[in-house]
Order: sequence, then structure tokens, then C-alpha cells
Amino acid sequence: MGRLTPEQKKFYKDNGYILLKNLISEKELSRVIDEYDKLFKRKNQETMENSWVGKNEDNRKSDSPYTVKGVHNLQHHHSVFGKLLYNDNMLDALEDVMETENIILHHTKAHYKPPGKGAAYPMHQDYPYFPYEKDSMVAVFIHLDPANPENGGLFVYPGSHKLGPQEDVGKLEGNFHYVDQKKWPYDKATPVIAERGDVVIFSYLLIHGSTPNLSDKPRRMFLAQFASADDKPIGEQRQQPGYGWLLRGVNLEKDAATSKQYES
Ligand SMILES: O=C(O)CCC(=O)C(=O)O
Repeated sequence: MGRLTPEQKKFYKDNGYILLKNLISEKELSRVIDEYDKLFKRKNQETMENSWVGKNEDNRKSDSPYTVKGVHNLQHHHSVFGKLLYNDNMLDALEDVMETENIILHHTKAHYKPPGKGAAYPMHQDYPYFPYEKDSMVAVFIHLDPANPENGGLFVYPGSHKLGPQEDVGKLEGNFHYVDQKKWPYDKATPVIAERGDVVIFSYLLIHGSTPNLSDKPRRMFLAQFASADDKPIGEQRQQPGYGWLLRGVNLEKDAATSKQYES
């Protein structure tokens, strides 16, 4: 069932992202935020996976104010996150932008940017982390707090998804993936100003990043990555525990052989 207007669909096609309101009810959002906060509290922050620490490896230390705290695959920590993946409004919107009703999960994650100095994400494409043959992969970025340039909100280069994969400067310099920051600076990118509960869907080819959190409150987000069931990963990729979970439609490509159950 479609959800987006023809104008919204065109906006997504032209720009590679779209900001959507009212996909998630206040009741569901509050429940998610409650369990999100409990999860982050439950996990000793020292032992949590740190998704992005900037160039200084010392920032990996748990007490570093620069660290972004990350948890992957939250649906394995509390059922509320798995339920969120079946949100019909979200899946309706995904159907519209992905142009398929057969939608699989790749993974989910949460980034908690601490107040004051939570690190920035340099401009990057998600593509090099998990390239797919048909480029069907999209992210759904759910804002659990209002976001803007001051508190570490998203910045995007509208239309950059049409340029295909860009030079992966991050890989040349180290372990992460990011594009040439001089060619794609923050100050020429478009800030995505979002309210609590707003959702941004964007292509994995869209060049995007986010600024440090300079506000006095944390900036929380939940992100899920989805692909079309008939798309295939290119090359060896890091295994994701929830990978291939069908959230809507049918997977006609799925092999029934037990030996192939980890393939999409
Ligand atoms: O959490 C953020 O601010 C940015 C996350 C992001 O860009 C990503 O995970 O690809």
C-alpha cells in the first residue's frame, strides 16, 4: 500500500532522501525511547561498541566525551525494536521509495551522541560497507530527539546518490569509509532539521554525515537498513545476525536448502 504523494516520490528520486513526519505514533515512540534508554544504561558503557571515534584512537576510551556510543541489532536486545521494524507506515513508505513490496532487513543500530562533544560522522556513503548489485539498500533514520546542526544532526548532499560510488578516501587512510572531505564539506551540504519522531529515508549512495553534538543534551537515533529481497550482496560482507529477515512481501530468491540458509 502506498503512502507517499507523487511529489514526495519525485523528491526522493531526485534527491536520494526524504524527511517524513507522523510515521510512528507517540505511543510507539515513547515505548522505543524507554527501552532504548534502558538498554544504554544496562550495558556498561565501557564495553559498548563504539561506532565512530574520529581520528584519535584514545577516543575509544569509554569516558571520552568524543565517543559516539553505538549498539548494533537492537532487535536482539528487546522485542520493542523488532516490532518497530514491522511498523506499517514505515513499510508503506519504504515500498514507495524502494519500488518493491519485498523488503528484507540488513541490520539495525543506535548512535547515542553524548552532550557537549559527541563526535561527528565525516561525509560518507553507506555503500562501501555493504555494496549490493542493484543498489536497492536504504537507511531509515529515526530521530529520537530533535536534530539540527548544533546537536549533531544529519547533513546531506541532495542528488549525490545519482553519482554512484565515490572515491573511498577513508579506506585509503584507515579503517572507516568516507569521501574526500574537501570535495564534500559540511558547509556546502544541506542540514536536515528534524523533530523528535521524524524519519529520514535515504539511499546508501547518498553522501551524508553529521556534526559533533555541541548541545547540552544527548542526541539519540535508531537506524535500520533495508534491501530489496531480490538484491544480492557484492563480495564478502560482515555477517549481520538479523540479515535477510523478511519484513514485507515474499522472497522468491530464497533457497530452501539448509546449507544455504545464511544466504539471502
Ligand atoms: O549518527 C549519526 O549522526 C550519523 C550516522 C550515519 O551517518 C551512518 O550511520 O551512516
